[in-house]
Parts: sequence; C-alpha cells; structure tokens
Amino acid sequence: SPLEITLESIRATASSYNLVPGVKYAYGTAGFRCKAEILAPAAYRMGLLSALRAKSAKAAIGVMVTASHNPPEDNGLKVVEPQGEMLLPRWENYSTQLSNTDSASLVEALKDLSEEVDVSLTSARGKIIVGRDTRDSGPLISAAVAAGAHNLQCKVEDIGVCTTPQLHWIVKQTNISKPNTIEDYYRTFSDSFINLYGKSESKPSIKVDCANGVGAKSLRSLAPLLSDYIDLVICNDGSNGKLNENCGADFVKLMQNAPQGVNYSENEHCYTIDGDADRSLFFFFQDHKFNMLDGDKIATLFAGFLNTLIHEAELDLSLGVVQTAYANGSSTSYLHSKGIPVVCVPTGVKHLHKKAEDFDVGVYFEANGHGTVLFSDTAMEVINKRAVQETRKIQQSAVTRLVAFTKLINTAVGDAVTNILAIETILKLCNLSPQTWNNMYTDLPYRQLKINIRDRDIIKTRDAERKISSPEGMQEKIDVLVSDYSNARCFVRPSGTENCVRVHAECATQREADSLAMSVGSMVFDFTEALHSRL
Ligand code: G16
Repeated sequence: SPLEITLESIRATASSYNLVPGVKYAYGTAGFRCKAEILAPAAYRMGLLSALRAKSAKAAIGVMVTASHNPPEDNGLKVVEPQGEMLLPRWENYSTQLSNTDSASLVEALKDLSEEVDVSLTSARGKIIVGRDTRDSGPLISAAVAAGAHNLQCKVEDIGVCTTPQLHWIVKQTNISKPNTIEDYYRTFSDSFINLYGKSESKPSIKVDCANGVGAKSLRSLAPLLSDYIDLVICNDGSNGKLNENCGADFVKLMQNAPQGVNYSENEHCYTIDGDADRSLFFFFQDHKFNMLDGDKIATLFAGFLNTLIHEAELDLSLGVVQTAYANGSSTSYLHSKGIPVVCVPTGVKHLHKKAEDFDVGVYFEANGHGTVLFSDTAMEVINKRAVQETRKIQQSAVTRLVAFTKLINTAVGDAVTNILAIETILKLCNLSPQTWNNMYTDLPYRQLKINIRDRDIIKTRDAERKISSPEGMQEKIDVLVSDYSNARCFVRPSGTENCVRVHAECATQREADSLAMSVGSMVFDFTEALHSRL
C-alpha cells in the first residue's frame, strides 16, 4: 500500500540520520540551534515534521537553515508558517519530541503524530520551501531536511542561499498566490522605496555592515535598483572576515561598539545587520563618538511616524508598541509620554508578532533590532478606503504616505534590509538628522553579560522574563543586589539560542550597570554551582 511504501522509505533513510548519543534537541527561541556537525538528525526529522505541517495546513511551509547571530560552526533551523509567521507553539512541542525520537521509533512516532493532527501521512497536499544562509554546512543540512520531506512524498523547493526574511516573504506570497520569487522581492521593495523616498538633491551614501553574511548578497542585488536614489555601501560582505566575528548586529549591541571593517565618516548613516539579515541597528559617529540607535529607537521612530500619519489622516485606528524586558526603560517612558500604549512580552519574535496583532497597527521591536510593523485587515480596509475619498490636502498626503509605507514593510517578519529602507525614508520625509532622532530620548546605561553555567534550563522565569521563578531563592538574591543601586533594574534568563544565561542590568550610570551585571552574574554562577554540588 502507499502507506507501507512511505513507512519503508522512512525506515531506510532514518538509519542514515541516527541520533547522536547524549545530544538533546530543543525548539528554542527561534527554532533549533547547535553545532552544525550534530544538527543533521534533527534536520531530517524536521523535514518529516514540516512535510506533515504542510499537509495539515494544505499550504507551503518554510524551513530556513540558519544559526543567525551564532558563530560560523553552528547551524540551526527556523520553521515558517503559511502566512510567514513562526511555527505554532503546538508544533514546536511536536518538533522537540520528534527530533529526539530514535530512528527505530520514528515510524511509530509519525503515525501517532499524524493521528493527533488528523492528517494522513500519504496526503499529497502542501510543499516545503527550503532556504539557507551562507554557512558551509548549509547544503548538507538542507539536504537532510529535503530527505525527510521526500520520505513523506512532499514537494520540496530549495531556493538556495537567501535571507531569513526573504524566505518568510516567499512562503507568505506563495500561499496568497502573489509574485513570490527572490526577484519579485527585490522589485517589490525597491519600487515601494522609490515611490515613497523620491529623489534628493544630493544622493546619500549609506554604509551597511553585513556581518560577513547573506545580507551582503541581498544588498548587492538591491543596490543597482536603488542607485539613482541612494548609494548602498556594503561592508563586511564575507569576502575576508568570518561570519559574525567582531561585526554584525549582535556584536554591536552586546559590545556597544562599532563593528570592525567599516570606515565611517562623521554623521554618515551606518547600519549593522546580523548573519541572516533579520535584525538591523543604526549607528553614526559624531565628534568621533560612536552612537547606536537600537531596536527601541527604531520602534519609537516607526511608531511616532505612523502615529502622526494616522492622526493627520484622521483615522480611527489603534496603534501600539510591543517590546521585551530588554527594552531600555527610557524608550518605554518616552512612548508612554507620547500616549502610545506599550506591552512587554517574553523574548522571541514569535511572542512579539502575536501580541502586535492585538493592535490595528502593531509596531514590535526587540532592543537587538528584530522587528516590523503589522497592519490588521481592518487597518488596511480603513486606510485604503480613506485613500480613495475626497479629503483635505493634509489628510490626503498622510494617507498616501501610509499606503506607501505599508508596502515598504515586510510584514511577514522583521527584515533588516527593508527596515533600512523604511528608516531612511522616515528620516528623509521627516527631515530628521541622526542626532535629532537620537536625542528623542537618552538611553539609560545598561550592560548585558553572557554567563556559562552547567545547565541553563534550571533557570525558569515569569512576568515576561523579568523575574526568576526557579531555582528558589535566586530572585531574592537578585532583589538584594539591585537594592544597592538607585533606579536600577536587572534580570536573568536562559538564552534560547546559545548555551548561556543572559544577565541584563540597567542603572543610572554605566559604572553602576557594569557593576550590577557583574555581581548578579557571579551570584548566578555560584548559586548554580552550589546547587550542582548538592545533587
Ligand atoms: C533569535 C530570536 C530573537 C531573539 C534572539 C536571542 O534571534 O529570533 O527573537 O532575541 O534569538 O534569543 P536568546 O536571548 O533566547 O538567545 P536570531 O537573530 O539569533 O535568530
């Protein structure tokens, strides 16, 4: 029977992807992430699972092979839902379960799962679209994903090297039967940019640190399409340096310092993006001093711009900003002072994206530069209706800009490249210099540390990761350390992408933030070591 043939092909292939003894996979903040050399068994199983997800959704599902900001020897997998969102939580749990199922039990596990999700393993519906970043291990991992999907006779389209947001966009476009190739992506966003940005008297040059990753490829394709309007100067394009080493958005945010490999001029607009081009940060130098404008500053720029347009166009739409515990306290106070509602959710684009859907216009950004804007169906209806109405000049101009802006945003997921275009557009339309933007509010000094402990999973958090619920007694110790400083805040959480816990401290001065982060970090280390020695 067709089912027996399918099951037999799984048994035959699975033996080439046996689990690695001692390795436990988990679907973390953004999918699977580990050393590339141990990822293939999970990749094969994710091929099977994504095929099943595609069959159950009767749609195209994306699988991105990337470890984003992690070092070159790592790799990972992010699964993309039909509308371009992150994998559903229920399927994240299935993914963790299936990826740890040994080869001999895979067929039974899949049969159970197909019953649970009520879809036949032999259903011919759906397909998976696979993309990968520039890591050497990418082709091998993509092949393992494809092997799993082929076992379930699922169609596989391998689009090769692309950015994570390109894959999200392509999946979304495929499922709504709209233009869906990489060329369509470049054309769509360059057209939208040109339409809203318009010509300038002098053509600005914009530098982008590409972290030696796939973003360079994307910008290289985009640059000629925009060359009448802006000059995109690509730095750290991967021809020399190593991926994410001393450059890229993660490095810049953590070190609060400029990336290597960018020769800047005073006041020049510079950006840094990460290894798979789904985060971006802005920076500039003034009097040789480095100034970074992070995801929080980008969120306030976008929210302020959109809020003004909504008011000018006299539209009755709710606008809100979604942040995480990492958001600088000053950004939250600034947004409140402007009457813009702010919500805090746990780390991970999936949490922010979901919450942003509660607003008509939901702006979400993590401080590290991940983010985008979502426009609800109602918002799109209201905006488009107003666009064809007879209105006063100011209303008309605002609504025209709003319509154009919705087309410049990759609403499938935060997109470093399209966000750069959106930021440049707002700065030009609002006649804002980097200084004026930066001076909207002053960041509170902060320090972030990575602490390596034996088992980061023993740390559990609550209250959108702002408090520790376990191990017992740890939060009290943090509270005591924080109480030594005035106006301080500090939290600790296990990373879902790296083998470490992150400590984040915010204080009135940089010295205090450094000192608080260090004392909390060493307390966490000692606390967990003591727990371990008692086991
Ligand atoms: C991923 C997630 C982000 C998250 C980051 C760090 O980013 O998509 O939402 O902020 O990991 O997560 P954690 O602190 O749990 O390690 P990326 O750019 O690495 O895919």
